[in-house]
Amino acid sequence: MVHYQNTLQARCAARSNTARALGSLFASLAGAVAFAALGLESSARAATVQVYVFEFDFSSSLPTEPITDPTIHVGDTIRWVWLDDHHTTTAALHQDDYWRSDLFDAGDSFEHTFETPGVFWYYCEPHGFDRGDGTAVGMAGTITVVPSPGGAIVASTALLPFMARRRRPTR
Ligand SMILES: [Cu+2]
Repeated sequence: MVHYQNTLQARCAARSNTARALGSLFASLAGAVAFAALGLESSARAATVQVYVFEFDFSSSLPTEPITDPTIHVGDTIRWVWLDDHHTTTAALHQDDYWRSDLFDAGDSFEHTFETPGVFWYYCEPHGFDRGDGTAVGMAGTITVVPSPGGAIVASTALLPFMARRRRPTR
């Protein structure tokens, strides 16, 4: 009997050790949740940057300003806005990303979200050319994509489904 109780106590002790271990696991997971929440916040701040299509060129500045090719972060979106007629935005082939709009006119727009860092060349099909080596000439431009400053934090959101599963039975 005493032996049985001791065994029970031992089991209880073992279980409370497990509980403590789980408790500290959950505490560290809670930290990860807070950390992940920061990541969600920063990815929610992903920007949309406009590039205007006009006068046989592409520019993130308006027509009265110097022509500018934008630099954005991974996860950001470029919205091309047509200010005059009969142009496309078409990515040069042989790059790590690709997009191709229809032939659009003034007032139209086209969006592409960039998920890969790099310098991406694109052109207008009627007024530019794919050089076949990942660059383009004529009516052409570049989008430079740099890693997101919150990249490492965003990656921790991969833990969220795991944490959702582990937390439910404790309630
Ligand atoms: Cu064009």
